[in-house]
Amino acid sequence: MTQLMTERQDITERYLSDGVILIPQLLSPAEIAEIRTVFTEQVEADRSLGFDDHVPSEDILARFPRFVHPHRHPEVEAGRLARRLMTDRRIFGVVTELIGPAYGAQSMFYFKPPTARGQALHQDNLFLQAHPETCLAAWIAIDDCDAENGGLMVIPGSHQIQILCPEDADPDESFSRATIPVPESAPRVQTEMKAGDVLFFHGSLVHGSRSNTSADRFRRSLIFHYIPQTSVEVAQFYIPLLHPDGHEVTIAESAEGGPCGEGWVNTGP
Ligand SMILES: O=C(O)CCC(=O)C(=O)O
Repeated sequence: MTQLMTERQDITERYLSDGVILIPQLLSPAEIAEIRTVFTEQVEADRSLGFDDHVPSEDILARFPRFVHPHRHPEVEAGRLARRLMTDRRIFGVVTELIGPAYGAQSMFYFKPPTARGQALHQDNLFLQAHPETCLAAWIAIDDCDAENGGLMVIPGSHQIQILCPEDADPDESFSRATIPVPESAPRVQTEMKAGDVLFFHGSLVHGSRSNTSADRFRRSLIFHYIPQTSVEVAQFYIPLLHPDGHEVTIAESAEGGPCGEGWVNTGP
């Protein structure tokens, strides 16, 4: 993964050319342990924060659904923690360096237990529809992750291509139904991250993950998406946005439908 790591002073330049940068150990082992415990206890208690990805009941992801927008649930500890971390100064500091003043748009938590399928290659701004600029993801490793347990794969430089229109994904590898047609020749980089590392990537960067093939290693991740404060619109699903001082902000809704022609429907995150 060294090629995605960078000296702090180079991050903007690197982000512009690759669309992805890795900041090692942005969160401490104690913080990561707390996040891991709080979210795991939440999903073990009930699945009320789980997003319905329409997986069959026998699928391991039915027991460990991803959480979408946990920061909108202040009634539980996982919600309060997500909301606090979404505006954490260390994370927001990098976000601001990369895209200027920003709003939080989405929080997510993936458990990805052993045998769970991954998420096919995609570009995030297809879902967020932030305009005129794109969104930015902060993907926080909560466990050490690599190819074996389904760590993230990225295609550096792919943020410079336009949003591509989705096609059907391989249901044996991906719980999400759509993927995008990237030529096999495009160089995919398999990330290897330690718990506490954060990967920041551009909303048009092609990324995804394969199944967790390990026997006993969860691949948990806490993910935030941000959009520039200069955004004039974003898809309705992401409103209200979160200002770094903690108050909620509303901007115009972008039209559903996206860039892929008639019949294309934005089906969520
Ligand atoms: O963590 C994964 O496997 C996929 C996450 C993702 O694609 C995203 O954060 O947009």
